[in-house]
Amino acid sequence: MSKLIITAALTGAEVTKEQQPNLPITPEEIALAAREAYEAGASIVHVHARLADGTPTQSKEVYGQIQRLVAAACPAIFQPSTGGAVWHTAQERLQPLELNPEMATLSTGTCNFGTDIFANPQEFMEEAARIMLERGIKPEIEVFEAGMIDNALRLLRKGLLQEPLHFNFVLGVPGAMAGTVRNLAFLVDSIPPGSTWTVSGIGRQETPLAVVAMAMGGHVRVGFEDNIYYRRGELATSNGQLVARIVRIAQELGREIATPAEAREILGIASKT
Ligand code: KMH
Ligand code: ZN
Repeated sequence: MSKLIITAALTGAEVTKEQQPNLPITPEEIALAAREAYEAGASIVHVHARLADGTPTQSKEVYGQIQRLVAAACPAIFQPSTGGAVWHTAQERLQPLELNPEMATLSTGTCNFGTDIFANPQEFMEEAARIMLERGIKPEIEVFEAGMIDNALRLLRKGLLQEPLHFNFVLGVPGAMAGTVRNLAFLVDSIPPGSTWTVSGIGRQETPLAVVAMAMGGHVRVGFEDNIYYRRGELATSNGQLVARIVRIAQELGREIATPAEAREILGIASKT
């Protein structure tokens, strides 16, 4: 099995400071959280930008500031979101791609998202994929529903994605695919041979699905975007704490932890540094 890539999803667009007082909001806080997550074993940081009052923003300027501070704080791969918050416009969501990050997310379909709708019409997917292709940005294909794999394969056939594909199965969002082992196994079975994949179990599904993914040879995402608790009724103290738990379990399972350089190799990313 390959070494384990751990992604830390540091902030997200939905969690608030009221829910999780240790949520990193400012660029400085996000960079510090990135460093803690890297030191704990993360090789990728998935980032959503916020304004000072906590409002999610897709501002190129704010992402640029975070990108610079994260690069100064640690060598983790910087992966901004093109998902943003459900109410961001398509053009807002595409802004972080102007920074030429090594990776970025690409959601390949529309789904319910709690009481909202996370809209990813064909036109948006194609535009996002085209920009990433032109700029040499490795897409992480975010899959909330099974049909999103079929949409990604359609983009591949159109020449807008290149193999090997890399998927993140986000399981347990209310309104989308549930966080079950059966769903994970089905999704893993549905992607092209040679693809890489990671899992983001939402809420209490985070650790069980991570363990299953590690045993299956997949990769793992944890962090406050997906889960704010360390265990039932106990808030996590940091993103790094959630990463550290995965590292301990991985050691017991015999999965070595990938460095950012090793993660680039596994994912087929040519280093931009
Ligand atoms: N905040 C969600 C609506 C991504 O980062 O690309 C979308 C999301 C996916 O978080
Ligand atoms: Zn995200």
